[in-house]
Amino acid sequence: MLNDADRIYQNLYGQQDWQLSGARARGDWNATVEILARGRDAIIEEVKASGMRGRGGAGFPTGMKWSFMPKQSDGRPSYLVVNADESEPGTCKDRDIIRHEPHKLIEGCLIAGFAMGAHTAFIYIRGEYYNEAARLQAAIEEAYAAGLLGKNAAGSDWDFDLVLHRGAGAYICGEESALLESLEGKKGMPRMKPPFPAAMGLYGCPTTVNNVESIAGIPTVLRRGAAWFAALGRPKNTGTKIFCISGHVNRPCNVEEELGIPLKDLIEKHAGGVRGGWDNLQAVIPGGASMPILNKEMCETQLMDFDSLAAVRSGLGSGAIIVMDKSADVVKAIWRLSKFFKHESCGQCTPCREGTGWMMRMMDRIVQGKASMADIALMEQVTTQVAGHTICAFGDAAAWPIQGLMRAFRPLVEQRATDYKPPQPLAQAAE
Ligand code: L3W
Ligand code: SF4
Repeated sequence: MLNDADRIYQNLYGQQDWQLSGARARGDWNATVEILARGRDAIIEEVKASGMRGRGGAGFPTGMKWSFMPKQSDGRPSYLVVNADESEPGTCKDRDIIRHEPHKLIEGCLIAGFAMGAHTAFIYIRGEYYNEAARLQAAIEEAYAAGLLGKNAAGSDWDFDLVLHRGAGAYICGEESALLESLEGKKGMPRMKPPFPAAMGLYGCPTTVNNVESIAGIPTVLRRGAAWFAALGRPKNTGTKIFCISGHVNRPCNVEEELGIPLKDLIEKHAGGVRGGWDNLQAVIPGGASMPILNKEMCETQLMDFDSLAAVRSGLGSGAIIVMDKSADVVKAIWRLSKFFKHESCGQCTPCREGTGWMMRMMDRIVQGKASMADIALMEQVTTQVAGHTICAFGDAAAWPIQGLMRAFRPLVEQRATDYKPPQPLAQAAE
């Protein structure tokens, strides 16, 4: 298990003061000006050397992403945008960083913004995080009042403004280009990529979009050094990560652990074990709603990092672990996700707009026991027509849970689809 001293988040559970005084006592804003004095290139090289991969879902190398930003301005301003639109079902880590460690995020914005030549950063926070937005705004105002933001931020000679923007409740605005559209005041619909945001992002200017957890971890990485971070976790999957463990466990929690920790350890040692014991485990969704479900056998030895989960055709995603014991109806759970994805599709590309409806309706028939084997085959074919054929990763995210269900629970789906006996109404059962 991770040593307390190696935790980036010393106040994840909010037992200490979240305000500037408490944050400073934990080491935040300590010698920020010295970090900035290392210069843009040195900061980016250090982040690259740490091996940090984005904590929002895709796991793209953070330092490499920053290096895509132009070194010299062509007259356009550069922007940093922080994705705090945390909407992936099961995910609630950015929420707790904002609640209890907001200054880590604010200091991270200054350092990251400086490293990519941005004088302005926007934090786009999901609309439902009303209280969190109020807290973050209060922390931003504290930072301005202390001279840590604004002109000559933190005494660095770098002017830096930080603007908090509230979303309006659309899951797709967590996709980076839809987020940028929304921030510009338009409908949150993803853009074609390329061009990637580093070439043409917010208002057509060079932009980097990073997740809250990626940016909030940066000051600690730079203070403690790339080698410290790289020594945690596994090769190419370095550092720590906040896992969100929910569902049929005795003690649902958020916990920061090393990447590569066994899934079983996370559940047993941190979440109090599966309800009814490990043998009562049926399935786990390991990385948020879009990541393919694992059956118990797959969970026995599974390591929790990007590459280990990709190797079993699932993914770490946002690090949200949803545990289901034997009382759960896994087929119905995936049907419910198909309904979610149908609802949240922005509708601009045909395979996703039509395919999510098809997938949901076919899952509906399976759940009701009104499907044939041919229907199951057709549904699987539809998932392949959606995944990889859409403007943004949402199409994949909608297809993967169904594909994962078929890989991990095919006999159950086939039995359920054709031979389901719905619970009888009470009156009939009594006859
Ligand atoms: C420049 C290139 N930049 C890639 C950048 C790109 C983006 C990042 C990752 O999907 C995943 C998805 C969900 N030049 C570049 C480049 N970039 N190639 O790198 O890009 P990409 O396309 O791999 O992924 P994405 O579209 O950002 C996100 C999964 O995350 N997910 C997410 C949900 C989590 C939340 C949440 O609540 N926190 O929304 C869940 O599992 O399925 O696979 O910045 O520009 N050649
Ligand atoms: Fe919109 Fe879906 Fe197409 Fe993404 S894949 S752009 S969410 S319709």
